[in-house]
Amino acid sequence: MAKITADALAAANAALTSNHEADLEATVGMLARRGIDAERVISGVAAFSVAAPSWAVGTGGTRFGRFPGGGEPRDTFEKLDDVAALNAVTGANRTVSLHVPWDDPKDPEALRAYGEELGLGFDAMNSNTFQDNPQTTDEGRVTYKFGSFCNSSAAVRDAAVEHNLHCVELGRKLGSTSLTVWLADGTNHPGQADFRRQFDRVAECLQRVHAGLPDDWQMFTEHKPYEPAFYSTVNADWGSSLLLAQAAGERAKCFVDLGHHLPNTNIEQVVSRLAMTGRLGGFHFNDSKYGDDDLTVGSIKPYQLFLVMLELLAHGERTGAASMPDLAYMIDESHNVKDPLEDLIQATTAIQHTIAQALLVDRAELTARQDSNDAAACAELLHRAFRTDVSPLVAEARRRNGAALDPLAAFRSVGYRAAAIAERGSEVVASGL
Ligand code: LRH
Ligand code: MN
Repeated sequence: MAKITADALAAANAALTSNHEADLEATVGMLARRGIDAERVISGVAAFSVAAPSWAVGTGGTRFGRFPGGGEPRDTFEKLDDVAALNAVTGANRTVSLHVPWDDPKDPEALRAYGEELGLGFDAMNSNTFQDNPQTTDEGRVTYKFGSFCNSSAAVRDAAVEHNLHCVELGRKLGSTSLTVWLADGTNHPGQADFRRQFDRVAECLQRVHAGLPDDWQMFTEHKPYEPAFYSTVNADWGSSLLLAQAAGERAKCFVDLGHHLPNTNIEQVVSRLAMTGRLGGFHFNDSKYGDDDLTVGSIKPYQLFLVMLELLAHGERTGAASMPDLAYMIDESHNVKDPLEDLIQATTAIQHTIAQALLVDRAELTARQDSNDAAACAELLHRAFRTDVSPLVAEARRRNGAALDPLAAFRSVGYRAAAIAERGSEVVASGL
């Protein structure tokens, strides 16, 4: 695929530059009058990067249907081309997170070299024991119908552990240093299985995977309350995830997928709790209205995302980070109606904007108002930051990263999707959800 070149970006930015500089000057001036250093915000956003999910550069679907949009990647190399195009316009998707066996490169060294050529690294690897794939089921000798790590069959558990260790070995060759373990394991009917025995089996399997981690690796346990299990899920909530991570080993941390919480869960408080235990590992950013909808980040509950970022900056402050703490950040979405890359662009810019808004909050002032129980003043500090138009600061951060002032416009202006359809065809369907 033709790459989105620096010249193409310069051309896309050219028409926007004078307005951008005027808006930037006005915003910097307005913030200075509020005693806020805009430079700290711009550099905080410019430093941030969120991994792109290899399983979401194609069109997603549901059990009711899937409507591919054409020009989808035919293999993992082409998925990297698409993530490189995404990163070219956002400057903030510098790594890709692979999902095995949807991505199972026979020549990982070649894929790693191709990634380096595109300026991309490999983030957390994702295992998959929620489907029966020949590669993960000991060539079909076992099934995950009744779970993987929680399964009463030792042969099934062994195959699942083996698959996770394969993901680690593949990731090591790609330069990744972490593994995300999301388990569909659970039950659909009361009495179908024993909660305690299922939990103990999962803990034991996670210990075996942890024992196989290279010294510089981490593993993440990702909780989810339901789907595909609809009565109980072994790793259903942050408490279960924390217990499992603690049981697995020192380098096991908890992963927060924003869509994996029951309605009205205070997710920012979950983040605060996990952070204080030292077991907060990372995020799958998305948004949802009802269930695990995997919608565009910040498109349904932007204020919740803002409150989550505030907790992350607090954690960053406590752990000595300049702004966002050093965790694993990735997007996890399913693109059923939008162009996948355009949706990932909007997800990434939503994250950039929300970090910038959260960086506007004077944390010392907030602490003082909190400790003097001045609830209205606290709300005022948050609302003022959330209601500030930070787009000139975020655009400037992208420009400093050599990316687009307006990523979606730039992506459309270079005609990437049309070129992809011409090269790959309109019928191809990418591997993934
Ligand atoms: C489960 C999940 C998990 C991935 C899958 C693609 O809902 O969030 O993170 O393995 O989506
Ligand atoms: Mn997820």
